[in-house]
Parts: sequence; C-alpha cells; structure tokens
Amino acid sequence: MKTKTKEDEEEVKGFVTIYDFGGERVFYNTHHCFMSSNMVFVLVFDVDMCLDKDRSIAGYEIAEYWLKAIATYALDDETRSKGIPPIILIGSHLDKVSPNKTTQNKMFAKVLDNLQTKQQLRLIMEDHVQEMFAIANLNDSTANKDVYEALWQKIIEIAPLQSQWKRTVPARWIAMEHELIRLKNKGYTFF
Ligand SMILES: Nc1nc2c(ncn2[C@@H]2O[C@H](COP(=O)(O)OP(=O)(O)OP(=O)(O)O)[C@@H](O)[C@H]2O)c(=O)[nH]1
Ligand SMILES: [Mg+2]
Repeated sequence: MKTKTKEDEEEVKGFVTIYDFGGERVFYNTHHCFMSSNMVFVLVFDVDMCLDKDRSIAGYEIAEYWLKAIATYALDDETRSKGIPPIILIGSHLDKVSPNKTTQNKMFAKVLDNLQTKQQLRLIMEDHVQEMFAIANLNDSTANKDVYEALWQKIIEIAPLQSQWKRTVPARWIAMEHELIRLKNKGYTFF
C-alpha cells in the first residue's frame, strides 16, 4: 500500500500483512501463534446474531471472547492507556437488522451498550477501540467501497499504536522478508 504521513512528504510503499483468524472455537488454540501487541485488530461481529433471541448469548460471547483475548496483549498499564494494541470494531449483518440506515445505527449502538454493561468489557473498549463501523451487506464485495476506504485510512492512522512501531529491526530480517515475498510471488507455497 502507498501512503504518506505528512502533506509535504513523498508517498512511500508499505507492506501490510493481513491475518484472517478462524473464528470457530476449534481454531482458538492456534490464535496465540499469530496474535501480538504489534498489530491493528479489526474485530468483526454479527450484530443481527446479538439481537436474535435464539442466538444472542452466543453472539455476545464471541465479541466478549475476542475483546478479552486482545486485551491480554496489552503489555502494561502505560501501553494499555495509550490504546496499544488498537482495535477497530465492525458490526456486520446490519442489512438483516433493518433496511433503514438510522435504525441500523441505533441497533448497533444498542448492542455496543449491552456489551459495555460488563465493566471489564467497557474498560477494554475504552482503552483499545479506536473506531467503530456498522456495515450492512458485508458479504457483497461491490457494496460499501466508501466504508472500506475509510477503514483503510483508519488502519493507517492508528498503525503507530502497534507496540513495535518505528523500533529498529535487524536488516537481515527485512532481507529475509523480501526474499519470502519474492518466492511467494513466484508461486512457491510455504507450510
Ligand atoms: N446478510 C449478510 N450476510 C453476511 C454479512 N457478512 C457476512 N455474511 C455472511 O455470513 C456468513 C459468514 O461470513 P464469513 O465472512 O465467512 O464469517 P467469518 O467470521 O469470517 O467466519 P469464519 O472464517 O468461519 O470464522 C457468510 O455466509 C457470509 O456471506 C452481512 O453483512 N450481511
Ligand atoms: Mg473468515
């Protein structure tokens, strides 16, 4: 991705690594291999599920599980109070809640309020959540282009909240990363 941090700066090319976590319980044991405080978390949860009386408990439990899991990666009180690691919260399935945008936003706010009735979750959200987006038809890749643009902008804006931002790393690591990307682009697969 190309970006610039200041108005008068030249655009620079940056690499973004995206991990899409398997959300099902069976994958929970693998998450610690990938999760760290050096990430921007985009946490997507199903708002319609939280509002559906038959699935509501599970819906809230999933959001709660992830918020608590991410919060364990705050290194200490100081980094936590700075919002490290940062979270962007996304509510999906809003088309199923209502066709009306105002109602969708209202219901998203209601679910967020319900989540925050637990003090522990409220504190986690206050510390780590940097932005929230309510999205309808997330499954339709032709819709919501403006929201996705805003989401990328937000990710860039809060990237400095990653715990290792601007820390020096050995040049050999960068060289190795470039080599891995080169091989991947040539079609090699790694297991
Ligand atoms: N109507 C509607 N369907 C959605 C929306 N977002 C996702 N879906 C559907 O919900 C189902 C689950 O979506 P996924 O993107 O696979 O969800 P996931 O959380 O990545 O699931 P795992 O990878 O299994 O953890 C799919 O059938 C999607 O098409 C939405 O905003 N509205
Ligand atoms: Mg998935």
